[in-house]
Amino acid sequence: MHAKSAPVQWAPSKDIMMLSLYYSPGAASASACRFLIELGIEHRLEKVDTSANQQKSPEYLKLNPGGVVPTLLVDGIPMVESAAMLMWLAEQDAQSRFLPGDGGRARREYLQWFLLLANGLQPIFRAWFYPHEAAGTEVCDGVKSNAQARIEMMWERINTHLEQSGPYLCGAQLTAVDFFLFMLCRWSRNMPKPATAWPYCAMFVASMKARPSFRTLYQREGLTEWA
Ligand SMILES: N[C@@H](CCC(=O)N[C@@H](CS)C(=O)NCC(=O)O)C(=O)O
Repeated sequence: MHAKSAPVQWAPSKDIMMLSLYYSPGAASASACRFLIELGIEHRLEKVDTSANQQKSPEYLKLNPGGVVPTLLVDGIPMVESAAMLMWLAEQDAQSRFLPGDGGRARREYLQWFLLLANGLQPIFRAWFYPHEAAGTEVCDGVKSNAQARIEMMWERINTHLEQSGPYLCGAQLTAVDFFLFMLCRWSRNMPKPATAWPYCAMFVASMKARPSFRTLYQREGLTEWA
């Protein structure tokens, strides 16, 4: 007699996951927010009032012990780090539209740029926007001018790469990492020399702004600057 086979487990399909993004307008959440729009994945938005320091409230710290935005709740389970969210969301897309597909050179470059931007550029923006964190308020000016110089060096590097291998970071294909780069470009808008001072970065920004998801993001987050 054959053993009774186990009942087939019901596995929720990707498109009925419950996603909630905790965000603050224009913050590190903006890349995930826009990418969700671009992918057409249903989600809820939960606004975190950073001016009232809600990101440091005991309730929020349970979701994100670092006390920063964004947090993505996936079926109630928190995920932190915006770059990781983009990487994961790109994998959820049934058509893999924003993922270099072949596991070859383009995929290597994709991973390389994600890590370089998230490890190498985003933290310098942290120093620019929160200069007191490095060594107190006395040295803010020095921290900021150092951050500015290092950010500008990265724009130079990215500009050269886009000129030689663009128009996107992985060449002709627009991928998830471009949404992360776009967010960082936006953060430079009020700096003495924003990303758009470099011509290939400016072309990249213009083409990213031309996508409908840009307007939708602005509407949802109530953003106006740099439109
Ligand atoms: N690496 C993190 C950085 C998150 C981050 O620093 N978020 C900022 C806003 S862009 C924040 O929440 N700042 C408020 C605070 O630090 O209290 C990510 O990308 O998710």
